[in-house]
Amino acid sequence: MIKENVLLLLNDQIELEAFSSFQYLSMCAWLDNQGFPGAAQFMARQANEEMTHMKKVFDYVMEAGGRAIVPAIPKPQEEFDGFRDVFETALAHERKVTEAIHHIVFESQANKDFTTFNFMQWYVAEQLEEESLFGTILDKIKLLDRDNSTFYHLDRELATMTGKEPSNPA
Ligand code: OFO
Repeated sequence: MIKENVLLLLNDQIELEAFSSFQYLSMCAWLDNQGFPGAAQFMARQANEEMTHMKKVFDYVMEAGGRAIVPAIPKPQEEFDGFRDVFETALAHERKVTEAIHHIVFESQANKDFTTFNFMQWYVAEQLEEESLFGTILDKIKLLDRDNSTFYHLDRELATMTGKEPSNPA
């Protein structure tokens, strides 16, 4: 059975993962509108991934005997100062999510809720992967000129870029 304070944090995490999805969808819309369809596709995939993260916590709470709460989602940021700002905002957001996840891990251990502690290990690994992905993209952006036209090639690369290892061909 999930401890009450851990349950509150897990429900907060449901909201944060859903908000992440909305934030990336908002970035998708901005990028598409600014003429970066590849980066928009990338953000749309991130948005879908975040929804699966939300659902995974939701399902876990129900399976572990808790009450999962469907949250109201705050409005995500809609305007950005440029291509680079989008990815800096995304990386800063992922760092915030990592902190929230580490807090749940800490509290679940402190409360001897080892089932939740074990469940959260997947998120710890996932956050490392996502911070690394956005960090890699930002490194590439920093190498580029500030002139938006030089983002054309990166935009094309982002159309197929993911944080996952390619699966082995059958
Ligand atoms: Fe859900 O992994 Fe990012 O936020």
